[in-house]
Amino acid sequence: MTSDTHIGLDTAKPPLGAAADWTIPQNWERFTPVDHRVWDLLFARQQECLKGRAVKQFFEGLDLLKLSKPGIPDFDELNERLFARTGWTVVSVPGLIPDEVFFEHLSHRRFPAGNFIRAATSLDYLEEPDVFHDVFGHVPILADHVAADFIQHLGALGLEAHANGTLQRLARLYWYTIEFGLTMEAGQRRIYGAGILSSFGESVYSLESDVPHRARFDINQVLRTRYRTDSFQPRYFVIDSFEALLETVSEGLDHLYEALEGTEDLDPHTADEVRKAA
Ligand code: HBI
Ligand code: FE
Repeated sequence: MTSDTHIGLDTAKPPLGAAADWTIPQNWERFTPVDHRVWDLLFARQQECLKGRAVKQFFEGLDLLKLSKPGIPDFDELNERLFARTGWTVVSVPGLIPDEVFFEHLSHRRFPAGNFIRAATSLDYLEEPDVFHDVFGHVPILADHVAADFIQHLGALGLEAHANGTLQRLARLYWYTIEFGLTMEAGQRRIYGAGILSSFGESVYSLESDVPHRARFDINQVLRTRYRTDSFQPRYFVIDSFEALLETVSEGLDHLYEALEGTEDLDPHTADEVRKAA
């Protein structure tokens, strides 16, 4: 059954030790040599695997932010470079945070990043976004001015959607771009979504497998298409560029939400309408 799964923690309270906005100190010195080794292993594997697969702004961001330095990045050091570049900072959180809190951070150019890293025994599976998914997957493109503007705008749109009950649609836009987006680059498909960039298996599958559909990005289709959180994506949407993507949301989405009122959701496997359970 394909269904959207929101985090839906809205009623939860911040855990002990976390601030009202769910941020906690990173305490970077707390990480063990094994934690740093896991980061280095994942980093080396993805850096190799993403050659010829990731969008160029990803590699530019790795360089600009000096993320190839061994070990888990110390957010204080990382933020000096990132803030100077696009005004973004990374804030440390204990795991998934409520939708509204998450989008509130994005709308103020703060990216919430896990303050833990997966175990060496499960390099390829994790329940919640860890520091490798968030910092290796999401942060490099925050150094690109256009992508940085888009993600902040998505934060503002997320807050609006949360207030007017259209968050399920906005979450799809987030999912099919920032998490699992593909883009064209010099006539070739390239990866820019963090969920793919941080995943060895999906980096190959998303571009080379003949299983998934790869549709040209169309904002109405995206807002209608459900997504899976428990498997590689059955469908990817391919943008022409970050500029084109930013353009699609520059007028806000309210007019699109209205036009989509009453339309059925689409199944990501078939793009067919999902008949609501009778
Ligand atoms: N919390 N830490 C964290 N990371 C996320 O990516 C995240 C979240 N909470 C809500 C959320 N994402 C969703 O709203 C989006 O994936 C749509
Ligand atoms: Fe993510």
